[in-house]
Amino acid sequence: MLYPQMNPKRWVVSLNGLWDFAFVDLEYKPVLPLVEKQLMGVPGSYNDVFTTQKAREYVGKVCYERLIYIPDIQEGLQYYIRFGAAAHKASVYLDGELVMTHLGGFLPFDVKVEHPKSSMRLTVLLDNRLDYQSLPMGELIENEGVFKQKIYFDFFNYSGLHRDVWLYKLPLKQIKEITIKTMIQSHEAHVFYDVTTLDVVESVEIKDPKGKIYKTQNRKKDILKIEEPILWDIHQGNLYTLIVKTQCDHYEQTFGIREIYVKDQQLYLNHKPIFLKGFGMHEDHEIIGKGTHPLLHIRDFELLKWIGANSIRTSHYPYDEQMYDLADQYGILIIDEIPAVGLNFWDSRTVFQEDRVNEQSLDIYKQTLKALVERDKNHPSVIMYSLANEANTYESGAVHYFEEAFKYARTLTDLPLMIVENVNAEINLVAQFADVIGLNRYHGWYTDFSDLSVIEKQLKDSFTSYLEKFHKPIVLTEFSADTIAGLHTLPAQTFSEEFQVEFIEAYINVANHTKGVIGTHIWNFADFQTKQGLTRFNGNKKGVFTRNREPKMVAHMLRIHFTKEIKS
Ligand code: BDP
Repeated sequence: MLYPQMNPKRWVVSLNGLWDFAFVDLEYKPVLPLVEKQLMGVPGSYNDVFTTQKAREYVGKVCYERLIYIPDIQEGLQYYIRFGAAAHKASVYLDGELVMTHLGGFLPFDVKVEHPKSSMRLTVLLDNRLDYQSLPMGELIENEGVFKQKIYFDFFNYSGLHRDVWLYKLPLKQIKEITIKTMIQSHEAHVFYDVTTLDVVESVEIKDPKGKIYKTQNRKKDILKIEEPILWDIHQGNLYTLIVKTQCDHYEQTFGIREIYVKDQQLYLNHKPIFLKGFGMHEDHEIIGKGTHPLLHIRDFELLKWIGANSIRTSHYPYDEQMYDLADQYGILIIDEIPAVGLNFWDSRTVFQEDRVNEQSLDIYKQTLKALVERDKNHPSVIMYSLANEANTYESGAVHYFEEAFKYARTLTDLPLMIVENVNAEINLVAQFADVIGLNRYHGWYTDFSDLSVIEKQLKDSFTSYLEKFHKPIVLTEFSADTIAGLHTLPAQTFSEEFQVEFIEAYINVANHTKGVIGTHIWNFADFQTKQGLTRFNGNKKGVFTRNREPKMVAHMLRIHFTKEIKS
């Protein structure tokens, strides 16, 4: 499923803008156009535009609707509608007829328009309820037809058509897939590519980052050798383009020449050991919620550049594709996370059991993983996949689930695989399957609150126990203290900017001097919205930047720290 592209043979039109919108009941069928309706912006979450709690925290179905027009329908072409992401279950109708359902709110899907007409009513019913089979996992409590949504993850359950919607047309014999892999051997790169099409390939060209056409031939699949390649590297977004021309189609796929692997408890990029410095992030902004906007993405990458970070984790779900394009260009490494979050009740109940997260859940997990890898496989920035965040990996049922998940992931990708853990090594039954272990630690915050003196010993113990039991490299994937921007205290008190500086420094000092630790990702890049809770003051405030992307004091400290050559 190639990203929609406008080029000499491909045409795409945006369906973003104002759509009709309504909250509807669960049985609603769009036989006729919406009558009771209002306007809603696409892309974006609908939650924060409303002024009532009921609308903001709505659980159930909503309807998005608009007319679409195809002026000159041509025989021999296929028409598609692409949704960048629709949270969480979408049913798509054309002129009142169901044409597609899709599960999962963080990955794109295409709807084929089987019988194109010059004018059609496009309706999307979106259901934001989460259950044991969905990713993220949630629990639904029903009381006389009224649903309560319980979630066990720490971000607001924003809902809506979050990403771009397009209408596009393709030739019948279209280029369906392009896969590119690169390897580096001293002064030469091997570029393997594979084009899936029924059409005759006229040419496959490689354009180098300086715009020079490098290689031309016409095979669907090949390994091309490039002497003295211009490598893709940290902060060096050197991109090549594979230009594929067939008789009826054309596609330009960017890629980077880079190689990534784990060896001897180290992470290597282009045969050099690297140390990850960066953040866990969220797709989260005021008003638009989890909606996408190119300018906001660019602001995030400008801040990453300013602070000197080299990597991010797409916690806790795949982000908009533009984020990966920008990471490719800015030379920022991505740990790409599947939305396997919330697999943890934070009480004594078991998650992985027959009537909860079961075989059916695992099937959905595998489908999601496949869609994720297919979407992101050609981005040089993607260096690793994270297969879960803080699941109950001490449960015996988790062993089967994750053994299967890792086994399946290895059939899809050669990249290193990570699991992000919060449990102690002694009880962890799953980290054995990963290549890299992510550790989330909050010593001095959720335990021994306010006591900075415990951090050094407790963090060292956490690292030692994981390193001794699993012998895998560790990324410290989460640590920080909630901090109210503008609150200053001396001595450093919890929630002040001073406390966050001391807290983060203490963690970094231990991580930087522990062999086997290959990176530190602070939680979080920016403050973000969560469900309401006693410990959440209008959201999670652990950000290094505010929700509006202005720096807290710690950002200036990190800027100095990140630009120092510590381990990379
Ligand atoms: C971890 C989660 C993350 C939370 C964070 C926190 O992985 O999603 O936001 O803690 O509590 O448990 O700030």
